[in-house]
Amino acid sequence: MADTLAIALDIDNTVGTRISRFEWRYLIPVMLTNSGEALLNVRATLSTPNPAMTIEDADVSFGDVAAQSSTPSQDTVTVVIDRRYSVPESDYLWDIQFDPIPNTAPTGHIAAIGTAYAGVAVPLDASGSTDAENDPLTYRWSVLIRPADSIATIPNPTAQVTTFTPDKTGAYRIRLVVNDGQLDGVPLDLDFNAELPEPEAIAPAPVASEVTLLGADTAFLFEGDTPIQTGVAPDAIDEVRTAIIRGRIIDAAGQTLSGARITVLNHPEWGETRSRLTGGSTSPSAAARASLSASNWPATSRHNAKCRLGPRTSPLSTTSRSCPASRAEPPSTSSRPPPFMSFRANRPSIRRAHVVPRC
Ligand SMILES: [Ca+2]
Ligand SMILES: [Ca+2]
Repeated sequence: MADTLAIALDIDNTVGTRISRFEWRYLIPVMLTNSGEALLNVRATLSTPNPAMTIEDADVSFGDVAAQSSTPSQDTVTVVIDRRYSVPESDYLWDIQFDPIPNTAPTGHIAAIGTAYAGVAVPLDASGSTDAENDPLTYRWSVLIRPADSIATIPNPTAQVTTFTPDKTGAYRIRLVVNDGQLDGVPLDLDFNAELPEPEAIAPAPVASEVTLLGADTAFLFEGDTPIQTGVAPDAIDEVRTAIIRGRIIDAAGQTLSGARITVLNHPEWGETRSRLTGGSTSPSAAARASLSASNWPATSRHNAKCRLGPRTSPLSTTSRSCPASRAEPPSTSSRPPPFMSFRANRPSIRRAHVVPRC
């Protein structure tokens, strides 16, 4: 710091008084040049090795000093000089002191995220974090809350920008603590609920010029770390007899229902799936008869829920349930809603409804 500070005598504003035949008393203001950062409560004390100068008032103050500035002293030093001898300015030695600038803790910031999906990376961006002193910041990310069966971790927990991929659906809490080298900021929490992903979000990219079976192409729906269809028994789904049912779960008011449990009737080996935020569901099966279990729906909508099953995404190739071409649904377009088949469970006692998609 000392190399950024210099004090010069303000000769023009110095007042001198002759006090004896050879001695003069001088009240000398000085100018402080600061080529560094801002400083608080700067003061200086004068000393000298020259016996021709007697220091009567060695102290001078500057108050707070701005960065890159020249600041006049608020008072003077008082010296008595025997003018028979030379006293060059280099014989004025200054001890400069100032108070340390108090440090304030940094303020962490986490950029907002959109809807989180299991198996899809969530961006963790702390680049909006700030520090009043512009101290360089370090970052600590940690997972505070996760589903009981989750083992997902943050691959780079000290990066300013990183990602976290929830491995299970459910509630998560990610904590960020920023540090400026001295102090931690107030911890920030990012709470989100990882939903079942839309199949499009986790589907493997097709390989050009490679011909594959539908079953192999859609196995990601029930395999891997974040299957959309869970509990599928090994070898329960024959890849050459695979069909995909897509649908949307809505209540009587037309609002989508998420979390509705969907199974295939009398086929526990095909596991289950849940409707997503959009109410959509996707389930591969080897037959086209499905059932809806309403046990997870809100009581108010349980008996009035409406199931809409969309068109199959492929023919039931080798099954006996292949539909005649003349009855096939036309492809959906963006301007026309998909030709969903609708049914309504009106009987209050109905808990399970059998649905046979219309071809
Ligand atoms: Ca003084
Ligand atoms: Ca700071």
